[in-house]
Amino acid sequence: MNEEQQSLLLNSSSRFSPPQGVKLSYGTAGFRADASLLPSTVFRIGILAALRSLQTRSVIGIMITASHNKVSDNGVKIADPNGGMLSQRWEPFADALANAPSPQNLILLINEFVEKEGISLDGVGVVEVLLGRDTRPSGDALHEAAKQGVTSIVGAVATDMGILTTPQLHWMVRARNMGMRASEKDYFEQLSSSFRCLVDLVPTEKIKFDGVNDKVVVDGANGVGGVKLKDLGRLLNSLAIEVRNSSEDGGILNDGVGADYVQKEKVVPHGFGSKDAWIRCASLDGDADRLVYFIVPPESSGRIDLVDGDKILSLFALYIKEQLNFLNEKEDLNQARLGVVQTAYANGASTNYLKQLGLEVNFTPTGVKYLHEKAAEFDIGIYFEANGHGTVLFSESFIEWLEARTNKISSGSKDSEGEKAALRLLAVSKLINQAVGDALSGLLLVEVILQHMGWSIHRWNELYHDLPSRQLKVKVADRTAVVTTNAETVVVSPPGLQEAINEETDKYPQGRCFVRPSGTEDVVRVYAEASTQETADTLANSVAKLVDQFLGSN
Ligand code: 16G
Ligand code: MG
Repeated sequence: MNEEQQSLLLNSSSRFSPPQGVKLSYGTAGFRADASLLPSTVFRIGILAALRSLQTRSVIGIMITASHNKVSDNGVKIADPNGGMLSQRWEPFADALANAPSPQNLILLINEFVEKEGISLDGVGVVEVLLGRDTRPSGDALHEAAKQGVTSIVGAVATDMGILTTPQLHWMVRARNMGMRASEKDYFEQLSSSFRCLVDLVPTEKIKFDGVNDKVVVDGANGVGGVKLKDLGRLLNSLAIEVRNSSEDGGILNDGVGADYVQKEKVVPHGFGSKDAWIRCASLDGDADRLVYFIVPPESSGRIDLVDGDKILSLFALYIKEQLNFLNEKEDLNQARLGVVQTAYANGASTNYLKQLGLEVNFTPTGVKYLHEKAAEFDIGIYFEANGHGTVLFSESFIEWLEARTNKISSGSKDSEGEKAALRLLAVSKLINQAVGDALSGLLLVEVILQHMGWSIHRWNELYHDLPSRQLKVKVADRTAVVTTNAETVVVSPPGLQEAINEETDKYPQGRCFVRPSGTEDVVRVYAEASTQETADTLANSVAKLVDQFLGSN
């Protein structure tokens, strides 16, 4: 690097010292920690984003959020040129940068890395990094740190996109790199117009309004999603959305609210109660990339019936499969490959249901990046984690095919079911976020599919019955001692642990159990499923004991 570049970096990085005695890791989905520990990390991620932008000659995104973590935490993650997660090849560099002890050390690392990656730091041309942040109070200061990082690479500029949901930022990065309009207004317009298009294609005999089913009530986790959903809702006249726990209500972010709380605790979030019995309710997480639905049974004393990511996936799969059947029925025009992707956390009943539909079910390790990558192998790939992260991906060639098919229609009639199916699938590809799972677009797709089917949330929830399950965490001396394979379903190390788990699991009808090291917390997680809640609990507890025996506690 030349002298100008070097002194720029030395100067700016001397203003952001890394915290002492803390080791930070990019983890499953970016850095997360108490916000006070993060300025230097976010600054350095600014540098990394600028380098990635130089290498790819594309727009890159930085999102400042800690999703469902408590309000005093924050975090940072990168959106790659296609709007997806940062290339996994760059993650070790992110770790090394974040933990470099001094500005000199940082420069050494950058020099080494740009040489290895063939990135030229000659300052020729301008590259751009888009910055987004959620509603956390620490967001402004961290935004400033990111900006300083980006602009300490000659030729890189940072554009403030303001307060956004994570999926909005990813959507914008993708749109910009595809030469499309990419403002927040464009995002809302694309979602609302494709939603309206799908509503117009709902079979007329299915349209019914019965008072209870017209409205969806959404828990916004006291985060950014609630406010954005209100903005989006104003553009939709065929759907009534009531938002509670929006960040304007004064409640605390993710405190007794939000998709993570609802899914893990299976209890009503703040602001919901017996008055909501039988109503269709949904919950977003703090940065609105997760969505779950729930039902409050009457006299439930706080418990809910959870309609989780697996059920959202099943609903999407059913609808899309129906459209593909319409397409193929008469004309045999297209043999699109439809695939679904789940993780080991998917309830066994959902997997059975999907297989009974005749679908190809694939498994990957936990974490959006793995599911997304697998789903991208299909013409239509639907992926969801049980916790509500997921989306539907369409291949470029299938979208082109649909466009050609629907162009033919616009010049002629659009009466046949095959033609309507092509229009619907094209609208779905525009509605559902192609960059990353997005609670807002997911919610609109669920809503229009329920209208299409003429279903209440109860009818949807009855697609199959979840097997009882239990999740536990075990504190161990070193969680990295647990090494797994087969999409985290089999432990290969420490030796003997898997055999012991198998022996235990075999004792329970419909028993299934796996353990894996968490990617976000210093624990080993245990998941167990069995035919009754009692046996699922017993299985989870016995396996937690095995983990403790094999790995020992601190
Ligand atoms: C992160 C992942 C999520 C995964 C969770 C697992 C993204 C955007 N988020 O939140 O997909 O389910 O980690 O956490 O990839 P765990 O490793 O602690 O169980
Ligand atoms: Mg999130």
